[in-house]
Amino acid sequence: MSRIVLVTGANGEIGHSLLEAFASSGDRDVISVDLRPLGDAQRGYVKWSFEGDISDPKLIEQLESFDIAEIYHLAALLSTSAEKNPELAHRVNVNGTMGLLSMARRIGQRTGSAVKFLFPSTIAVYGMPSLEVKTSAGAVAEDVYLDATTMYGINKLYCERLGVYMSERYGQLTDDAGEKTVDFRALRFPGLISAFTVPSGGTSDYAPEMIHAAAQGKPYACFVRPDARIPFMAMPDGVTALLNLAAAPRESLTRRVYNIGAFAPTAEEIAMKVKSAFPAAEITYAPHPKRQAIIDSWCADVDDSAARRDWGWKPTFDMDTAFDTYLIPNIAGVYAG
Ligand code: AKB
Repeated sequence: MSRIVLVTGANGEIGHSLLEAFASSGDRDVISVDLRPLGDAQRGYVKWSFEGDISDPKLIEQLESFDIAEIYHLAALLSTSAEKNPELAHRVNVNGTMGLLSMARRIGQRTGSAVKFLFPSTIAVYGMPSLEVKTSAGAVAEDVYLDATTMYGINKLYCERLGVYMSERYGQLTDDAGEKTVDFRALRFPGLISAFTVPSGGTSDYAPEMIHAAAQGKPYACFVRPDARIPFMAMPDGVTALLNLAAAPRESLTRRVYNIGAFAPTAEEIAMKVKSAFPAAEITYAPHPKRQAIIDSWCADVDDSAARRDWGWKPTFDMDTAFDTYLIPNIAGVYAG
């Protein structure tokens, strides 16, 4: 019998790629949840689809009747959207996650098997105190500089901790303590770049926006300085990382939250790469002070040695191969049609 998996935020960038990956492996029955209905292509990939707000208890009640084995909780307001509406972000990002974790726990109690809870966290959990410290720190490990400055980063950091609590310490002074009903596993994603979709609401969006604008022959004014540096990753590697972390044997995992990295260019290095693929690209810089401050607060790079050691994480794409073999060949096709 196929495993039942739940994907929230199924209509987002990661969601579309994940649904496609599940469809090609064919070993899972997928339940999707999103605010908006799935497109025709994605509808074919799922067995059940729900439209609604993940923080709505009535939706949770409906989902709870399924014997779900794995949850990929992708629904969230990203960093820029969350700064524009912090209360909504807190409700969706935090209450939505808590509702799903509690649901996972009840399903685990009912079925007698721990529900795997895959959670995309983010480099926004870091808060580098200054540009000097950011530069000198370089690639940072999981447990340092956790001084998130954005609503989104704070929400994600708290939810990482909620997930660990629900998995390891739930009700530590009650009889429930020590139950194994939730198996929470989180990845801290860098900025993701897809050849097929353009993100919205994030602060790392300047990289994909720059590439997609050039592919369409449109000028692009980058909203951060040329020297702004954060880690990025090609979308297929992000999806592979989620699937590989989900598949890793529990005993090999020494942590519940892992950094994953691939390449960490400055905005100017990205622009140079874009210009070598699209020589007519017009890229200028118009730093937005608040979005720049968010990028300055995120780390320059991540130390992902724990993920490499524990579950064999290794990105397929570095910066050159991401552009030369994934982004540029595919993006040209997206806009040619
Ligand atoms: C964002 O920019 O908010 C996200 C992220 C880095 O988590 N892409």
